[in-house]
Amino acid sequence: MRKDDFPILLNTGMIYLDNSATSQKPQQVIEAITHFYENSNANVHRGIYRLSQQATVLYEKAHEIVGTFIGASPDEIIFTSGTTDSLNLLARSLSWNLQNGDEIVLTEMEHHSNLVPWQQIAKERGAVLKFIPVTAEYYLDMKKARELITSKTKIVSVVHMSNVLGTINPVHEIAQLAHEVGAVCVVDAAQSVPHLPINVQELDCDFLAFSGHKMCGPTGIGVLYGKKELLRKLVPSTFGGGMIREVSFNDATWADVPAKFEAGTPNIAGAVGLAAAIEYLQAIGMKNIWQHTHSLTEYALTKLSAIEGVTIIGPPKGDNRGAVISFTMNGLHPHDVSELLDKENIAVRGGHHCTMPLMKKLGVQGTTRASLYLYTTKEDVDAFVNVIQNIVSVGSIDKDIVTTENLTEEQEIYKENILDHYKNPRNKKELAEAAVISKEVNPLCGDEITLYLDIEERKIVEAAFTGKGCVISQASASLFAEYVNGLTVEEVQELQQRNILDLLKIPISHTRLKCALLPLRALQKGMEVPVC
Ligand code: C6P
Repeated sequence: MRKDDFPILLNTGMIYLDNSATSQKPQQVIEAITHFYENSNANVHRGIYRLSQQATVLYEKAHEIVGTFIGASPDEIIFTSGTTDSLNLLARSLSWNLQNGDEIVLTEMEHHSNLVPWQQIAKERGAVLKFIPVTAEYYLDMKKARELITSKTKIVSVVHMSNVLGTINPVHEIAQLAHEVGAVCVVDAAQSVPHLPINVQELDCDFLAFSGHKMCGPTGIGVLYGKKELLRKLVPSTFGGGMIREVSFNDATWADVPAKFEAGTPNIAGAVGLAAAIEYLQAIGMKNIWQHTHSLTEYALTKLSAIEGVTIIGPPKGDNRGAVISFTMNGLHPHDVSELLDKENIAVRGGHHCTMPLMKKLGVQGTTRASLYLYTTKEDVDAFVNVIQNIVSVGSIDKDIVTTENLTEEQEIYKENILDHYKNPRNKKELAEAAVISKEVNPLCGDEITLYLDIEERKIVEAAFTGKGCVISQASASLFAEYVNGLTVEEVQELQQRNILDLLKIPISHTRLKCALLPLRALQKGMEVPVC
C-alpha cells in the first residue's frame, strides 16, 4: 500500500518496522512543509502584512483539520511539541486542582511520558498513584479498574494502544468509570491515532494526547485535545507571548483557548505538515489503514509464533490489539537481534521502549519490537520472519560469522575478540570484599554491569564484573576487567572512551556506545572520576 509515496523507503530500500517510534513521511507532507517555507513563512497572530495573514490562516486551518480528524472543534485543539509535551502541560495544569491524598489512576502499561509527569505532580501535591494491573493475557484487569477508581480518584490517565504490547484498552469504559466518580479521563493516544479512526465524542475522554511524527507528519508537533469547558477552566502552565489577553507590570489575564496554552511562537511549519499528513491519511481512509495493518499483524503473529523459541509479548490475534509485535527469543538480547535484522536492512527497535516498570512486571529486560504501518507489505513481513527463523535455525547471534567461509577483517575481529569474550567472559564473578564495587545501567535497554576492583598499594590486584546484557556490553566488560588488572589507580583514572574502543577493535554505533561504555562509566562512578 503506497510505498511509492515515501521517498526514504525508495531511496534506502529499507524494510522499516519501527513505526511505533516514528513513521516515515510521504512526499505530500515533505512538499507541504517546503511549500510553506518557500511561499508562506511568517510569524502568526502578530503581523498586519499579508504574508503573516497567510501563515495565520494556514495555522488556524491546521487546528480545524486536526479537530475534524478526531471529532473535536478547532478551539479544543492545542498544538504542542508532541505527546510528551501534551501530557506534561496537562499534568502541570491539572496539578493545581489536586489536594493531599487525592488519587491518580494509571495503568501498568504506561509509557514513561504518561507516568513520570504524574509521579512528579503526585510528589508535589501529596497525591497517590494507583495502577490498573496488566493480566497474564496482556489486557487491563478491568475488575481491578472498577475497584481502584473511587471517590478519591481525581485523574485517570491511560494509554489507548500500548507501544509494547499492542493492547488496545477500553478507554470509553474507563472514561465512564472516571466520570461516575467525578474524575477526568486522559488518553495517551500516541499509538492509536495513527492507526485507528478516533472520535473523541465517542470515546468521551476529557483530554487526548498524540504526536504528529507517528502519523506521517513531521517531528516537533503534537496535539492536546481537551473538552472546551475544561480547557476554559484550566490554568495555563507556560507563560509568555501569544497566550495573554492583557498584561500590566504586575499581572496578566489569559487569551481564549487554544491560544491560552500556546505560548510563544508555535511550530507553524509543523502544524502545516501535520495538516498535510492528516489529509494524506484521510485520502486513504483510517478504516482502510486499520484493516491493512490489522490483517498484516495477524499474518505476522501467526508466522512468528510458529517459530520455536520465540515468545510473543502481547495479546494473541484479535481486534483489540494493534500493529505492534513485541517478542523475546531464547537467550538472545533484543539489541543483538535488532542488529542482526539491521544487517538485512530491516529496522526494528530493541529495548525497554520507555516502559521500564512494565518490563520489570513482565520479568523481561527488554523486547525486540516490530511495528507496522500503512506502507508495510506482506513481503516485508515475510523477509522479517525469515531473518528471525534463520537466527533460530543457526541458534546463535553469530549467524553471518558461522555461515560465512571467508570472513572480512572486521568479522574476524568480531569473532576472535567480541564473541569470544561474550561467550567466555573473563573474571565474571563477584568480589564481595573489593575496594570498589560500582554498578552502571544503560537506561536505553536495561543492560547492567557491576565492576569490582580489589586494590592494594594503589594497584588493581584483581578486577571482575557481573551483569547482564547484549554482546557488546558483556564483551566490553570482560575485556575491560582483563585490561585493568595490574594497572595503578592513577592509570585507571585516566581511562577514556577511546581506550574502550581500542579494546573492542570494531566500529561501534552511536546507540551501542552506551552499552560499550558501561564498564568505564561504572569505574568512573566508583572512583568518582569526572565522566569525559
Ligand atoms: N513511543 C516508541 O518507540 P513522543 O516521544 O512525545 O512523540 O511520544 C511519547 C509517547 C507517549 N506515549 C506512547 C504510548 C508512546 O508510544 C510514545 C512514544 C516511542 O515506543 C518512542 S519512546
